[in-house]
Amino acid sequence: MPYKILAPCILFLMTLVNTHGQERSVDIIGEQGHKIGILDLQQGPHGLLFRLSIEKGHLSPGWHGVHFHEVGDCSDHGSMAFMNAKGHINPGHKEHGFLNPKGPHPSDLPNIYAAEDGSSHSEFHIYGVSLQNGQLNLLSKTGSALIIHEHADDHKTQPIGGTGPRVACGVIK
Ligand SMILES: [Cu+2]
Ligand SMILES: [Zn+2]
Repeated sequence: MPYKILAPCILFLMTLVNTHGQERSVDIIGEQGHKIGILDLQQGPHGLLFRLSIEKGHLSPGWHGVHFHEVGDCSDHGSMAFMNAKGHINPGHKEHGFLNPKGPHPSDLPNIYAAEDGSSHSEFHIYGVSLQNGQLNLLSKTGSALIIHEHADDHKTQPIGGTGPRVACGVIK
C-alpha cells in the first residue's frame, strides 16, 4: 500500500484506540491545597472504572459521600472549600440520590470508607458518566471535579444527600 494511503489509515486507527482507551490520573487535593491522593479513571466498553486512593491522615474515619461536580476548578481550598466546583452534574434535571425514585444524578456515586488511620481505597464501575462523547463526558467544556465530602451520602436527602462540607477535590480535564 502506498504511504499516501497508509499514513492516514494508521492515524485513523490511532484515534480509534485513543478514544476507546481514554484514561485520566487525577490529583486529589485537601483543604490545605496539598495533594492527598489520586483518582484513576479508565474508560471501558461498558462504563467508567473508578479507583480512588487517599493517603493516611487525610480523612476522618468512616463513610464519605463523593460526587462528580460540574466544574473542573479546585482552586478555592480553605474555609470556603471547593465551591467553585459548583453542583452535581445533572443535565436531565433529576433529583439527588440512588434511593430517590426521582433520582439519581448521573454524577452520584457510592460512598467511600476511610479507615481509622484516615486512608481510603476503593474501586467501582460507573455507568452515569464517561470520558468520551456526549453531554455526560467528564472532560467536556469546563471539565469536572471529584468532590469528597465530610459526611456520608444518605442517597436521598436534597440536594446532596446530607454530605456537608467539601473536604477534598480533584480536577478532571
Ligand atoms: Cu458532592
Ligand atoms: Zn447528586
